[in-house]
Amino acid sequence: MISHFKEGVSVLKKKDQKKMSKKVVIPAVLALSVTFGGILPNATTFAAQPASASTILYKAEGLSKQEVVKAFLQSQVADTATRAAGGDQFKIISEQADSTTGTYHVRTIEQYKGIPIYGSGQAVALDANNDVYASFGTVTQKLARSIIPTEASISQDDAIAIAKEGVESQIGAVKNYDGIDSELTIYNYEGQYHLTYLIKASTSIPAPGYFHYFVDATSGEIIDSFNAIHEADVPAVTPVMARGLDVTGTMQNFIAVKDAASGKNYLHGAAIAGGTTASPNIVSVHTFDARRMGETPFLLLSGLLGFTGFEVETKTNFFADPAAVSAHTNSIKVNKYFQDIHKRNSLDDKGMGLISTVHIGSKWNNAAWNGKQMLYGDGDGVRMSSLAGGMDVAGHEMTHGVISNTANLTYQDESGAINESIADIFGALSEMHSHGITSPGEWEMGEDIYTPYIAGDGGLRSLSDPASIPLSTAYGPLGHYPDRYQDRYVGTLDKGGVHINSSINNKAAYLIAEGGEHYGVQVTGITRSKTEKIFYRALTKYLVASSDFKEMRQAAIQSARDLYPDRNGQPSAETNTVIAAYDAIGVPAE
Ligand SMILES: [Ca+2]
Ligand SMILES: [Ca+2]
Ligand SMILES: [Zn+2]
Repeated sequence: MISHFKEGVSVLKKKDQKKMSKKVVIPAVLALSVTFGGILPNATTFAAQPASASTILYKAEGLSKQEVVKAFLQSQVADTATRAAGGDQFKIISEQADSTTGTYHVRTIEQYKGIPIYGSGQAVALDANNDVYASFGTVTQKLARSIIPTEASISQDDAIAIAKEGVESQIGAVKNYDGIDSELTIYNYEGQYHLTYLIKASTSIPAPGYFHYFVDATSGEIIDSFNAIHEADVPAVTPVMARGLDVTGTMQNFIAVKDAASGKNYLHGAAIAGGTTASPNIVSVHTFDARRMGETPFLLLSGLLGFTGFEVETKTNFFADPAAVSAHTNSIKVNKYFQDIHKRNSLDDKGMGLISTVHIGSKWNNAAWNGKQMLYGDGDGVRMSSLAGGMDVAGHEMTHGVISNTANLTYQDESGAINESIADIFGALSEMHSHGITSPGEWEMGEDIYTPYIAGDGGLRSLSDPASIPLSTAYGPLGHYPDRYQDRYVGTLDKGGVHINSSINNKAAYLIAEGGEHYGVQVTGITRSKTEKIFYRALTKYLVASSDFKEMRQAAIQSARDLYPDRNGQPSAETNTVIAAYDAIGVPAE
């Protein structure tokens, strides 16, 4: 993966993609609509008053929960023409009552003439009186004044064919897609609205991918595309500690940059956890072997077995494939963590099956969530051993599945860094739980699979001390991962630094749990148990697709206030710790 999808390769330039879609005939009249979009309206952040349990943003005045949410959101639209268009800009996509706090949580997306707008979304929280006390996410202004085409002139099948052509131009022929989802979506690309089919294509063979293609529904042009696969690792130029003998025979240690990716029983069971004793939640768990396969056997078997790879099988009840056994048992443990601690029934909270495939690719130094399942490489044996062996790696990838079913944080720039960070936080915490709640905290990512010949040198990333991990100066002058907001990476590599800036928020989570002094700010730890409840609540109730670091701070503070309420107008110790932790990492309140 690392070598298959270096930046600039994974995202094809628009001009290259025009060639691919040239075969689609564009009628002259419709061609106009390619340039038809309105000017990007200003989106204003309204979210996020500094959280306070006593703040009321909007009074219910007898309206129903759904009505008050729409009325509140509509009140945030300054443009009178848009407001006059009525409340149909916002569509409720989920509602959730929270019995622990007596609150009610509604998620919305924005739409135009019934078509959803990509990347939009709000989270609105109601108190026991149905008054709005918190909200997250931006509201698009002047939507009604924008010119947005809403009539598709190419078919969904044509759009899928165009996207497949794009995918296969990048990774080669794909015999079997793990899944292809298609949805008519309005996409704001560089200030212009386009009516597009958003095609999401999941692949394992010949390369793991979770491709997103925005195909213009009026012209067939590919407006934008990216590979949103959620990898465990940073991109190709990850430095590693290296050493060697110099000409005098003296051992020298130095930092090098490494390109990683030179890289009849079946394993199908159930994870049983959560629910009630009488009626436990049962989640199907199935692990496959990709066997780094040759084309011919795969073609023969994939017709029988589907996309996931080969069954892992044994004639006795002993499974002789350690990678498969690890992937299988780790997914059971991570599911147990979410069931026991967060009362969450699998990744989608609806009991979805957990599928893993091991032995993906050749010496692949990575693991991934491709929108449907977990994928694990074998590692090259030097930089990494089999990635299936890291329970925190499994927890990280599976948390991406939880995120895509909740806040659905866009995998780019700050929202992508928050996405990565939350995957690291629950990856680390689920692993700690598997060792027992009283075990000492271990806040490294991937330490069990990293540099198998070097003991005790930590992992790929560190939540406790991000700056202890070296990072190529391609990502800035620091030479290590950043641990405060002012040191964040602002370039374009790594989708805007999603695996880099995640470390900043990781440090906040560590400080909240364990405490410590960071850049002169003293933080009092409140335990891992309270920390995971705060972050889970922030993820599932407050964060939205576009949330940045500032909203992460506000969502964590709001969650702390919900769970550990103010007394006599004063924040609880827990809330003060969250505030101090975000002060320490330099994320401003406003
Ligand atoms: Ca770990
Ligand atoms: Ca090691
Ligand atoms: Zn990830």
